[in-house]
Amino acid sequence: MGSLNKGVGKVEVTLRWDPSPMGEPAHDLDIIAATYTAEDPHGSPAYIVHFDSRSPDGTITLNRDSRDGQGFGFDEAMTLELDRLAPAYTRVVVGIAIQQRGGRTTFGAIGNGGFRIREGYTVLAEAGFADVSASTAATIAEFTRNASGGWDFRHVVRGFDTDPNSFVSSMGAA
Ligand SMILES: [Ca+2]
Repeated sequence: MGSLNKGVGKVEVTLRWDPSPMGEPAHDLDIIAATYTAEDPHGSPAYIVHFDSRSPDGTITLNRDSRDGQGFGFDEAMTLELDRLAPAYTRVVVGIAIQQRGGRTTFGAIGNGGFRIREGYTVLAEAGFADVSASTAATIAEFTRNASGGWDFRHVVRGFDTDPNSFVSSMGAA
C-alpha cells in the first residue's frame, strides 16, 4: 500500500475565529509555517512564513491575514505547495499563534476558533482549539518528506505557552 501512496502535494490551511465583543480588544490569530532542513529538522527553522514574512521561492503563501476575526467564514488562509518545495526542505510545521497585547490571551478566550486543512476538496484535518484552551499558541500540522520524495501529513495538536516570537523558534520541537 505504501508504495502507491503519493502523499500530499498542495495544501490549504484556513483559520476562523469570532471577533471580540464590542468594546473589548481585538483578537488577532496568525497562521505560521516553519520549514526545516534534514540537518536540523527539529531545531531552528530554515525560514518561516506568516503575515510579515514570505517564503523565498513563493511555495508557501499567506493568502489572507485577519487582525480581528471580522468577516464571514474563514478569516485567515495559507497555501503550501509542498510538491514545489526544494529537496533541501524535509519538514514543514504549521502552527497558530495568538498575538499577545498586554496580558495573556489563550485559545479558551477566543470565540468559536477553528481550523481546516485541505488538499483540494479532501479534508485532512478539521478541529477547534478545545484541547489547547489554556495555551497561547499551538502546532496543528506536520508535513515530512518520505523516502520516495513525497510528503506525509500528520495532525499534531500541541499547545505552547509563549508569545508568537518564542513560538516560532520552538515549534520545531512539535
Ligand atoms: Ca492574523
